[in-house]
Amino acid sequence: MEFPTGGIARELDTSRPGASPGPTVKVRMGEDVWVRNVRAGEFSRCVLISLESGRMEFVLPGDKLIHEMKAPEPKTDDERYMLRALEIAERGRGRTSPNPLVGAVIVKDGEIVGEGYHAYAGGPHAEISALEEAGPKARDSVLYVTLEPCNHYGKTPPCARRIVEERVRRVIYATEDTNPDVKGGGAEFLRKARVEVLRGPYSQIAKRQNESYFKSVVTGIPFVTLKMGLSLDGKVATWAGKSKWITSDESRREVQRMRAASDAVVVGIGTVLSDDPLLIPRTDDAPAKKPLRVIVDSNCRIPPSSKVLNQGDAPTVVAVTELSPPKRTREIEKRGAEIIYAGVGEKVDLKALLGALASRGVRSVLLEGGPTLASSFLKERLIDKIVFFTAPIVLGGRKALGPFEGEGAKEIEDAYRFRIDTVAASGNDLKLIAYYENVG
Ligand code: AOF
Ligand code: ZN
Repeated sequence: MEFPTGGIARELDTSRPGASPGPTVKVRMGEDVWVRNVRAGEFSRCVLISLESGRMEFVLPGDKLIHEMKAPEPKTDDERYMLRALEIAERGRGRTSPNPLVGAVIVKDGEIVGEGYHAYAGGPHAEISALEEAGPKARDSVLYVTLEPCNHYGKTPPCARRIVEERVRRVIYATEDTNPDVKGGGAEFLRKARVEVLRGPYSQIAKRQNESYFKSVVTGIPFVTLKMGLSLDGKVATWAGKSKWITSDESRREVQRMRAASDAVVVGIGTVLSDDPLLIPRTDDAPAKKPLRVIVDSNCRIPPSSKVLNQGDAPTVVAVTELSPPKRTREIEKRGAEIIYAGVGEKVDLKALLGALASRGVRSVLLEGGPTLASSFLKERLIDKIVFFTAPIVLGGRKALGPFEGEGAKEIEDAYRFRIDTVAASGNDLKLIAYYENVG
């Protein structure tokens, strides 16, 4: 990837095989940098630019990308092994929910003797897989695990107990397990059994890796990501309502990956009426569990012939209010979709809907619009994260819609505030990630 530059340029050639990984190049905002031949594979698809403390950072080999987050180049052995555990945990993305992603690495005499990750809900925990691989070598070893080992009998027996039995000398975990449904106290159990226990490094990255899990186990509400494709002037469609295709192929592929990693994909009835989407992830990788398709349709206006009701081999939920005509809801149920009654008013009660989805095991929701539904979610402060793909096209037009419809803020102070987390290149588009700033 090349960044053309005028003026002073710094050149970095990272293309030579075996070239030592370059450091992160820090430049002042506005300073031109020419980054040549970055080995894209290392960073999955893009050069990252983050705006931490007002500086831009181009990420070069040496730093790893774990779930969109830049992990600084490891400096110690502990960091190196924990980063490896975080990296292998990613293999379970889209398959473990409602359980978390977990990775484990066992090290004996400076050598990795076992690795494991949680591959699917109900399957063996990461620690157990790693211990099995290590066999007798687990004795006197150090176990690196991205989540505090469990101490409960769930679908599987407690990992903490097994770790003690295998006589592991030290356990280093990245972050604690805040799941109130499990007993907790894995670290304490290990300490009592005279296993050395340490927390960190990379706690922040471990939390981010399981952001949906951590939010939903604590609050009972799924983690909601709003995804939109925008033009440079912030429109999501032309004045005539055309939105295919604003963004580049690369961004559309990324959206498919986001769908595959989500437990549910949510759209408003307006989107179904105008686009008739299938809402199925189309990815090159082996098919993961297909997300639940959810249509927010207060009055149950969805045409029985819609693709989501007839195609795609994935469960579909239509969320309506109690006021919906029973004749229509029955018709939809006949097509095999589930009706969720959320609220008794004119509009679907979104919090109630999210609660109902949570009780069906949904931890992460990808909200794909349209602008009316997005503004309802925003108003209820239910959006945790925004991912915008901005294409370098200008649509113009007073009547062309933006990502949020509805009344909007009158005063600047009334704005909903987000924190910019990442700005990255995505094909010819800009990918922007922002988190809701829960102030006041
Ligand atoms: C996992 N995988 O690698 C670890 C987990 O229903 P169970 O028995 O599989 O238990 C799930 C809980 O176990 C999960 O919510 C989390 O609190 C804890 N740790 N879970 O699925 C793992 N280490
Ligand atoms: Zn466990």
